[in-house]
Amino acid sequence: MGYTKKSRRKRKEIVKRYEGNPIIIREDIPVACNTVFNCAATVYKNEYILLIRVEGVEGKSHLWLGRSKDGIKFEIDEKPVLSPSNEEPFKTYEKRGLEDPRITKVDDTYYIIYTAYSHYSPRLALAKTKDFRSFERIALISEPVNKNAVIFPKRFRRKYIRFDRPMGKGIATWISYSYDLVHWGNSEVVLECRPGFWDAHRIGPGAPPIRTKKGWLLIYHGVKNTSAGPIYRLGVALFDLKDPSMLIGRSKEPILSPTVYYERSGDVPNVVFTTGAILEKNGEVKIYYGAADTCICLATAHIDDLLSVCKKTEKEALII
Ligand code: BMA
Repeated sequence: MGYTKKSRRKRKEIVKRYEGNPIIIREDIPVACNTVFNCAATVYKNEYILLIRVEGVEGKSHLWLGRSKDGIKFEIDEKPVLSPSNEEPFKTYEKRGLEDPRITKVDDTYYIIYTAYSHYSPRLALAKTKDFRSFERIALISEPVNKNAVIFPKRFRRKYIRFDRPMGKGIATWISYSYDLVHWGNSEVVLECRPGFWDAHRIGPGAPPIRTKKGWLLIYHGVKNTSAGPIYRLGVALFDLKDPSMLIGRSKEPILSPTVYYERSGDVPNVVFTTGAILEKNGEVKIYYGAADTCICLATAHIDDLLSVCKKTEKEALII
């Protein structure tokens, strides 16, 4: 006898998908494109802003701006705000596109950290805006291979802090420090893969860290390789407020896994990948995420629920 619907156990999920998902699909972009997915998210002058990765029909990614009053229905600009540059030094390193932006407001400036992609592999680049009308590139701020960088929204004794994911043996999330956002150093590992877990093979920062009373909350992605390819899931980790290199706790289980058709099937199946989240005044966290590298979705969670699953863990073993 098979299961009846009634006998199937329902898991209590702390992250709820928006019932109208996906909120942005490629047909919402004013020009023909291959796909639309990972997006930075912020709020500017009472409007939600998404900076969206759109892969053009030629196969390179560009960054497009979307604006919204309610955080759900977005008006997309007529053209991209950042495309592969014609000026050096960016020209060489953005030849294959601009990917996976994250936005952090520090003081009065919105900093956009993105992946500059070329035949040299991905590296980090930084741009800025104050009004979401004009954008200025600042610098290339890492060597390859590096991606998934997030800047903290606060300076620590004049220093900026970022988490990122350089690619080496034992893929981990690192912390680095800078006085000018261009030159970075004192790098150290802060979060490791967990052999045997859902985040066994890769982990990388997702949305820029969110300041809470209990610490800095990081939504990150974790990857488990399977015989049918990788599965990208989301989890949370909590870092010390005064010293973000100190891990306080981490979710044992993922907070979001690809289970719905638009996360299961697309250009890259079995992917939920976030690069932008917004904490509302009522404690709701809006998590914008790319699903199957094909569309943009929204999910929400209460900040207290996300914090409650960040449990103290033993230092995990390095993958050697
Ligand atoms: C990562 C990044 C993301 C992508 C994800 C899943 O390595 O390149 O842009 O969404 O893989 O394919």
